[in-house]
Amino acid sequence: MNALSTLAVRRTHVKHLTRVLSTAATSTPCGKPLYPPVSTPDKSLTSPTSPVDTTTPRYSNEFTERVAQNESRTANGLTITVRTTWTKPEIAAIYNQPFHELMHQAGTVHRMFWAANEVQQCTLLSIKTGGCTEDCKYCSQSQYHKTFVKPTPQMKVDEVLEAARRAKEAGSTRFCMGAAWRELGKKDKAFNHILDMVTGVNSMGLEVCATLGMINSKQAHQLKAAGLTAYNHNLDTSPEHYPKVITTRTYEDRLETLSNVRDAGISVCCGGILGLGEKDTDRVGLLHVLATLPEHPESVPVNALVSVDGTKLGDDDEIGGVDAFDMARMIATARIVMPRTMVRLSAGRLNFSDAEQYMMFSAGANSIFSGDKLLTASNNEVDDDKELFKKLGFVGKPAHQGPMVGDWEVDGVVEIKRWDKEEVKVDKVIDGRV
Ligand code: SAM
Ligand code: DTB
Ligand code: SF4
Repeated sequence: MNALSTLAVRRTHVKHLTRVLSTAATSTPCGKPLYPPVSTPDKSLTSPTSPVDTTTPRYSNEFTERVAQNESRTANGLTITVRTTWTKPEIAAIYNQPFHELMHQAGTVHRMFWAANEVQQCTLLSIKTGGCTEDCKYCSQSQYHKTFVKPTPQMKVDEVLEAARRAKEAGSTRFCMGAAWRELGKKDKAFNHILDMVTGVNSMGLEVCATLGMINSKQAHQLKAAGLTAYNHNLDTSPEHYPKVITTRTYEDRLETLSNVRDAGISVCCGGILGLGEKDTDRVGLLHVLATLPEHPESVPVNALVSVDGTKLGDDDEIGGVDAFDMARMIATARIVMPRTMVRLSAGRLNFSDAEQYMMFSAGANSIFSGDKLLTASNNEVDDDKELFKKLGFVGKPAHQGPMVGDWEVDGVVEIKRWDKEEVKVDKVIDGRV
């Protein structure tokens, strides 16, 4: 059944749904507690100091430990299956729903898999800035653009480790090092220093991420051995729109690096940018590529274009801005089709009010970049983010903690029941209300 026919099914179950919502049980028909308990308000809504939930079993963030496919969970009458078989029309049907319905579904899925009061803070550091040989139309660091960025040589290992220490002190649990390179290539000396940085940051107990352009299989294995948690390599947009944004490397090049990363056992961090002049179909197209990779990325950053003077896109008056609803719609759809993924509200946050950011967290974003600088662009002040977390009752997410393990998985049993007690076979579970 595809998502469109699922929607039709949903409509025929409105009466049934009312019953589900009003009598929502806190236990399964066999007496086991449902997780999360659907009728208990999340503590984070009432307490700004709500502690991190340490009682619920979690997957580690090692992607090898959480790649099981076809896991289904149900809450509030909504069943979602983790799968990589999504079709584009299915994703489009989710994306194009009325906004309030999409948000409700995404918020429900979010709470099935994640502690809704936890938002990870991740700090970025540009360890080698500017002078990049790629022509990405949005980027301040491309040598094709005359921007405020002054190319600078690679940072020293000690400087980087000091920055990681400060990031940890400020509450970040993930540290991401970026280099303005097309590919790592034969930069052996620079790479050896980067391996030392990775080992040093890892030894601080932080998740370590790097984004160094294209890498081959050997380099990926070396990074893994040094202690790298994740590699960020964005597809940015749909395969169709991509050539309008970048011409110096192909979509396939990017997919190959992602495959090298995954095969080395490193978590994949891969997302995109809204505001590149793309259409809604391109946003759906990007999500379709991500959700049908051999495994869902562990992490999907959703960036809003930071428009930089001197870049092709920054100087293009035809390109429309991205609003908070665009961001929330993208985040919500990502949350639904990749429930176990960290969805990161990434660049461009400065342009959104606290209330708009809250809408994005409600859509299922559970990470932000923390620190007053991204790679080259400004970001929100740490103190402002602290205030925001306090206002919303959020706490920082600890390092190396994956999604919550549902109680059915603790027992190794996937149990799906219809609320009218009629059993549903796993292969008949649909992604919507049954
Ligand atoms: N050079 C490497 C690469 O491209 O993979 C790593 C660094 S690059 C700056 C990392 C990502 O940042 C890009 O893939 C892009 O998605 C994002 N990015 C760069 N400039 C941006 C901008 N002005 N606005 C939003 N996102 C941006
Ligand atoms: C990602 O998706 N966003 C980050 C991170 N991955 C490396 C980078 C954002 C860069 C924003 C523009 C700048 O600072 O130059
Ligand atoms: Fe270079 Fe990365 Fe910027 Fe593209 S996004 S120009 S590859 S630094």
